[in-house]
Amino acid sequence: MPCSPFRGWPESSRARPAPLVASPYVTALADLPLIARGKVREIYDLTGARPGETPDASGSSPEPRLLMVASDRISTYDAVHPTPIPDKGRVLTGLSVFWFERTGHIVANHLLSATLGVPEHARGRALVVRRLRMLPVECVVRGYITGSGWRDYQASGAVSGIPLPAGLRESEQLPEPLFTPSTKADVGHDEAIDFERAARLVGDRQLMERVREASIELYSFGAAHARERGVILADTKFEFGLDREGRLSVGDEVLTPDSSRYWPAHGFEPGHGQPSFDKQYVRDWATASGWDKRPPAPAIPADVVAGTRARYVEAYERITGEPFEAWLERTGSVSEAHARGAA
Ligand code: Q0N
Repeated sequence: MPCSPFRGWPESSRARPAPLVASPYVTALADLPLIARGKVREIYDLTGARPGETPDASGSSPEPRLLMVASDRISTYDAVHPTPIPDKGRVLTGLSVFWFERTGHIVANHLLSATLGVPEHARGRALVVRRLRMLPVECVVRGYITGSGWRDYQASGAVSGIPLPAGLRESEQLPEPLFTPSTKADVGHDEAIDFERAARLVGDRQLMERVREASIELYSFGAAHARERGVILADTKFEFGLDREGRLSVGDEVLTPDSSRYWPAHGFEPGHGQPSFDKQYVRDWATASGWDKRPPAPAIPADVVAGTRARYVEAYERITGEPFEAWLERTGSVSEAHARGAA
C-alpha cells in the first residue's frame, strides 16, 4: 500500500462515541461532526456551520474550519481521572492563544479566533482554527534530559540518533535544544524516530528541515520567556500541518502544560526527576493513595482538585503576566452553571 505523506482530511464525519466524562460543554456541541477525540480535547468540524457563507460572496468555497475544544479532564500516568479540574481547559486554551499570538514571526499557526464562531457555552475553552493537512509526526523538542529521553540516553548515550556527551545527570540542561521526533501512534505510546525516518514519513526532506528549525525556534522562544518568569520549559511537543496554500503552520496546542513539561525554577536541581508545575499535586496524591497507575484512574479528592486548579491558574498568570480573569472576560466566558441552564 502506498504510504500517504499526510493525515487529516477525514473523508466524512465519523460516528460519535459517548463522552468519556459527561460535561455540559461537550454534550452541547454534540450536533457538530466530531473529527478527533483525544484524552483531553475534541475537534469538531465547523465547515457548513457558517450561516449565509456557503459558498462565500466571491463564489469560492469557504476556508475549512474546525472547533478545537479543551475539556477540564486531566490525565496522570496516561489515564484520565473521572474528576475534572475546573477551568483547566480554559487555562490551556488561553495559554495556547498567548503563544500563537506571539510566535507568528517564527511560523504561521492554525488560530483563526477565540471569539468569532465559538459557541457561547464553549467560550474561553474553544478556538476556531484553520483545517490543515497534518504531518504524520510529533515534533518534540528537549532542552533538558528527562522522561523517555533520559531513558534512551542511559541505554545508548544518544537521543533520537543524536549522540550526547557522557556523564549527563537526570534533568540536566542539554548543551542545545534537541529535535527528537516521534510517530503518531493511534493506540499506545508514540515511538521515537530519528530525523531521517521522520523526513521519509513526511515525504519531503526540505519541509522536514523547516519543521525542525521552526520547532527549535518555538521552543527557544518559549523557554526564554518562561525562564524570565521563574518557570523552566523542559521539553514540548508540536504538531504541524499545511494549509490550503501549502503554507507550513503549527496546529494543535502550543506550549501548554499538557503538551510540555513545565518545572518550577525554584528548587530545580539536576540528578533526579523534577516535580511537574501543574500535575504534581495529583501525582503525589495518587502515589500515596496506593493506586497501581493502571486504568481506571481514581476520583480526585476536593482539596487536591483545588490545589491543582490553583497551579494551572498560577501557570497562566506567571507566563502571561495577566490575571486569568482577563482571559475569561476577553472571551466572554460564562460559568459552567450558566452553560448548564441553571440560575
Ligand atoms: C487535527 N489532530 C490530532 C485535539 C488534538 N488544524 C487541524 N486541521 C486538521 N486536523 C487537525 C488539526 C489540529 N489541531 C489534529 N487531529 C486532527 C490531535 N488532536 C487530537 C484530539 O484532541
